[in-house]
Amino acid sequence: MVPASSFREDVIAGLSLPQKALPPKYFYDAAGGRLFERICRQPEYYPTRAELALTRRHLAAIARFAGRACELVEYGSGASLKTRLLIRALRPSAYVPVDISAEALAGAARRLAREFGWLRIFTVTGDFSQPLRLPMFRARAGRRRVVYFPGSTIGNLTPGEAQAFLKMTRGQVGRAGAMLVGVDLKKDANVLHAAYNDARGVTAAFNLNLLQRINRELGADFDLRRFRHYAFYNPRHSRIEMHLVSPERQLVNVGAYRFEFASGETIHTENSYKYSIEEFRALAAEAGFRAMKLWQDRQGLFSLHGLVAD
Ligand code: AVI
Repeated sequence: MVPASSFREDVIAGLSLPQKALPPKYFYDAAGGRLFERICRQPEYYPTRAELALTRRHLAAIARFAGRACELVEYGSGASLKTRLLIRALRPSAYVPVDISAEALAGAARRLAREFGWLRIFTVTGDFSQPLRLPMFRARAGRRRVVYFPGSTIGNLTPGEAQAFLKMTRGQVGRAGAMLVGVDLKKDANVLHAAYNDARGVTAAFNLNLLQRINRELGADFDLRRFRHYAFYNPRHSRIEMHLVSPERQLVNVGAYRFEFASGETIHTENSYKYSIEEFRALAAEAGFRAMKLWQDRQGLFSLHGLVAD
């Protein structure tokens, strides 16, 4: 669980901004995690299926890229099918999942230990949007550290934050290291719009769950019936923006703080940046990575970049 004090501080600070905003990392309480898994199964939400298909199709080449007995670091709890596919194909010497939720990490590590009895697992609890230290790794006998960052989670960072994150990763992998990163691609705005406005309303429930979490954990009184999910593609910034709109004027209390919402005012809850291959490569190059491999589907939905330290 995220320490309550930082959650409270972030919420108060975010709701005090002229454009109210909340950090997307707080979507993922237990209910939010389950809703996100449901999003990934919605027919309109293509990234999960596209990335899984790419990983399956190119598994042997991905394993060659990672190299023999690498140390595999994953940003994310490592609960996914993609992770298990990779572990089976790569046979890493160690697996290091890094996640903000200690519970999610412990659960995933237990399941992986059952499935892969031979695998050494070292969990690291931490927020990858902040500088983070990993356990020491000594690259020897041609083995390298490979950071795996799937799911286009990098798209939830601003390009500036993404670059800082890539720089931190470059420092962590060392001179011989590498990175495998899943990046969602720019495409028809209608396809993007549908992916973040699924017909069953699962993304809407995911977005609104953030208010529910604030009510539960911080004693706030958001009335969920008086907020609406709103997601659209902003072409100027090449990003999907998710907001929660207040259709009417209202007051909300969060502990001792009171916030006023004008009619139509929004809380900006998430950005999901979309890149072209060249744009992402330029970002990686600035951070000290050279593009070595690229896997993408024919429809140009999703990309998986194999980067090496430059
Ligand atoms: C986790 N992340 C890459 C998802 C995305 O597509 O930006 C989160 C998400 N938000 C709404 N739907 C999915």
